Amino acid sequence: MRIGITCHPSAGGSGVLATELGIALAERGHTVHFVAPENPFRLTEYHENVYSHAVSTAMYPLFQQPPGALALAAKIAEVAEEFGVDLWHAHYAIPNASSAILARDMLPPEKRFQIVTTLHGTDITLVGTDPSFYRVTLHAMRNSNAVTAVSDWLKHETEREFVLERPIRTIHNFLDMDRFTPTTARRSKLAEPDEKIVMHVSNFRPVKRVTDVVRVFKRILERMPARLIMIGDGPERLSAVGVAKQLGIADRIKYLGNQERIETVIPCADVILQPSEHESFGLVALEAMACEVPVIGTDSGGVREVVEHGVTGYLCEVGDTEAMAGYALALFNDPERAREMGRQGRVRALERFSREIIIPQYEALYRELVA
Ligand code: GMT
Repeated sequence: MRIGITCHPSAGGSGVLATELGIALAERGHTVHFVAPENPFRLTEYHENVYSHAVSTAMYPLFQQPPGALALAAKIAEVAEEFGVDLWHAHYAIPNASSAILARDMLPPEKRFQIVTTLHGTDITLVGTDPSFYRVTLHAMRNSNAVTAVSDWLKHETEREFVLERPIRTIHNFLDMDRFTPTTARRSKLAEPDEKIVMHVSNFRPVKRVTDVVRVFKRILERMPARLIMIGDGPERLSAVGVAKQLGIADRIKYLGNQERIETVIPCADVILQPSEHESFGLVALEAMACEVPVIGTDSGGVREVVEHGVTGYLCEVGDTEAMAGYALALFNDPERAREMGRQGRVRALERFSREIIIPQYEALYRELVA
């Protein structure tokens, strides 16, 4: 099949997932065309059957901002027509699904493609339900041929907020389990042997509650030597820096910024700490589980479908930094329990969220639509 994919190219779960999906589909013999404002950040090397087309947005003095969604639509239409694309997969409703719909409608009927839109979370919970974007999000879903969500929780949230004619299908996120493995080769570069490594990975948006990460870490530090490794970047990073200074623990924290090869860093952690307000899925939690690292997260959103409380990690009330620190300390004091939790995490990831399990679900959906 000839498949087009549009995603946000910057560091973020939806772009990562879209890129991994495209690579996996290409390995299974499909031809995949990425169209995005720039090369997706995890698409770093050559893959047979994968093509990447960057969108260029012309500026004109009348425009206050570059009309990115229109330029994206124009590029999708151009690529679809040139390469005879059968199906376009838009990741994140706005603007990606809207641009794909416009592109399809601009093409002559015999060149039109099917559209699958995958909802990733904030496109519904923060953007789509905002009154200024509600109608356009609804239009994007109604005018796609199929809509998928990355968790049952997100499916139900979306169906509660929007009246849709067709049900949304859940297709969970997945990982390349051969890439995310337990390997601690770089541990000594991050911490001293007697220090526990607490790690957080995100785009540092308010929903991630990064200052909670620092507060949990402070409680841990009161009991044992440890390091906090913060990966990613975003608007709340300075708040984390500020709170760490106030608490007098700034020198115990390393900020690594965005890491392209996250699979080399995550396995070095003793625990991954993701205290988000909500997560539609929590791809980082899955990455940690695949690397046999226990997860401490929040009992909200789709993370409950990923992390099994008490088995592959612990889920606490949002904001309960005391409970999170308590669970981390309990794991640090019982290494055998921590190891077993890590092992269970990888087993769960393999059984439910591997490429081999999830990709056929997308392929079946594509085949249904293209037939
Ligand atoms: O977390 C973000 O704000 C980024 C966002 C994205 O689109 O890149 O992440 C969402 O999609 C990921 C991939 O499906 C999910 O694993 C994240 O849970 C989800 N984030 C939220 O729901 C907050």
